[in-house]
Amino acid sequence: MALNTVVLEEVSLREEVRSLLARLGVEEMLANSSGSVAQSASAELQVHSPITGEVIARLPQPSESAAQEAIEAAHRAFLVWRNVPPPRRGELVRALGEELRSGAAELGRLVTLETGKILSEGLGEVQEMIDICSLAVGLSRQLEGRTIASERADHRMMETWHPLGVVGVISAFNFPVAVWSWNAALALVCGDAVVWKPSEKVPLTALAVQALFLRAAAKVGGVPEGLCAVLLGGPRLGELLVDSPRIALLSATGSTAMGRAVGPRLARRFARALLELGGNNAAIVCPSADLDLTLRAVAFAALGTAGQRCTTLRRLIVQESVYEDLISRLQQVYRSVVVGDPRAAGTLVGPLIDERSFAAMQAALEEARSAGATITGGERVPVAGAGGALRHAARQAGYDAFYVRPALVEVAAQIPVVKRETFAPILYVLKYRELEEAIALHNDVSQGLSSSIFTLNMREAERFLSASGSDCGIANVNIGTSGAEIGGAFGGEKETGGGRESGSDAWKQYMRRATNTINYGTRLPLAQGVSFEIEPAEGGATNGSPKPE
Ligand code: UN1
Repeated sequence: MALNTVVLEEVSLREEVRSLLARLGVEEMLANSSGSVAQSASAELQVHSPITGEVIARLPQPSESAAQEAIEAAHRAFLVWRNVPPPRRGELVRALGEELRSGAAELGRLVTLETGKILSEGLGEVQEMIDICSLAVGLSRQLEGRTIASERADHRMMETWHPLGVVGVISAFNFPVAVWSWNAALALVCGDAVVWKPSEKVPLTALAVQALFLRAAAKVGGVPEGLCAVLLGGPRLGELLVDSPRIALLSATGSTAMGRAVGPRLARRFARALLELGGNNAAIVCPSADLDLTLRAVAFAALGTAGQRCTTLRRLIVQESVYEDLISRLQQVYRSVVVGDPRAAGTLVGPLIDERSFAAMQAALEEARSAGATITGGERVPVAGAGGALRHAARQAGYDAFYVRPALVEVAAQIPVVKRETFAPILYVLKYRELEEAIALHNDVSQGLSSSIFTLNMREAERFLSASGSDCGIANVNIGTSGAEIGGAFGGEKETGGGRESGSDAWKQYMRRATNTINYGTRLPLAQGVSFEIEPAEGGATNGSPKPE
């Protein structure tokens, strides 16, 4: 396989997309009704595949009033759904999981065509959706509150968790469907409705998921119309979710810049915010590390999804005694890893999502180079082969495809570019002597999503996981920073936004908590021993507080 050119398959992406959408039930959904896809002919959304740059679909974008109506309909659906017993709500999510299982091959392929991630990762994303559905079905029979000791005789105190309202979901291009499912599967069993604004770069997978959801809803029956809606279009639709008093919780995944705009707006109206923002994930490699395992883990974490995961490994902090060995092996990997058509077996690195992403990568590399960094890779990889004709047609229309060789960048210190998240396959490498120094470097960035240490030394591993170790929401030992399972809470600290999605007790954010105190006695003792005696009325009633002796 040629390493320095990308050979594209000559298959019409447009045709394949059309057939996948038909198989996933999208055409039928759009033909029958809007299917909770807010749309009107107000503007057209062009969808490009990063594989060739060509336009693979054109969709109508909803007007503001159509979007507002979808939010209102979701609210009406919530008023019904909140009274459905949670295990029955779980049946809907079980059916959704089944639809995802039967459509996995098609949906996974569509993820690849729309985002450019390799097929195995496209399928992995759908598996992540299936997994969260399984978790949520179990959860639907385990939503639990605690009973708390009351200080008053003949009283019981407890917590009840109630449905919250309409949950807004804003998701990014890189995980076009899994992020919705982490939110929606939990929100649905928690009794909430969901309105989703996917990235305008990847609306087709969202449409497909909506079709699968509607199929699941039709199969289980009794699902109020409008319970899950999707708004396809630009940032204005996201703003509607942010500002709508109907949206009780907004879960937003994207850049820190987006979070900075969204967070204060939500705070202004006291809405709940679940923010999943930028990461600048690092791994520390210690002298005792198993270097074969480390190499594989670093390669997946740094190169997977072409460096476009929020969990992508961006900084590698290596102890000086193993530095030369590891870095020379990594350089070989960077020089030889197959960059190419994400549909082809053997490709590990597909295209970047678009030209902006390519430009941001080049600007970061330029900044590092002028600060004295040593760079392996980073250059654009030209496209050839039969599919080149398709790309040529796309270029005629003003669009292009952007394949790059991933970049390994050795830096002497954590210069400003290293502290920023550039959403591209750039791995900065730093050297350290003492573990304390490595941990200090590790934490000296404003983001706090995911982290790893590679060591066989128990003291080093435990130090890294301790209160004075990694300051991230995810801290791993001997595995990379990306590829988290859905069973754990997912999210990070500092400028990553503090939100937690997916497993563990993340479900609590999708519900409201009520503290209930029940008096099953005949007296009315007041908390904190407060005495508040009123004159006995006719019949001799008093407040019943225990009287001091
Ligand atoms: C993201 O990039 O927004 O841990 C999510 C991972 C995936 C999720 C990534 N399970 O890499």
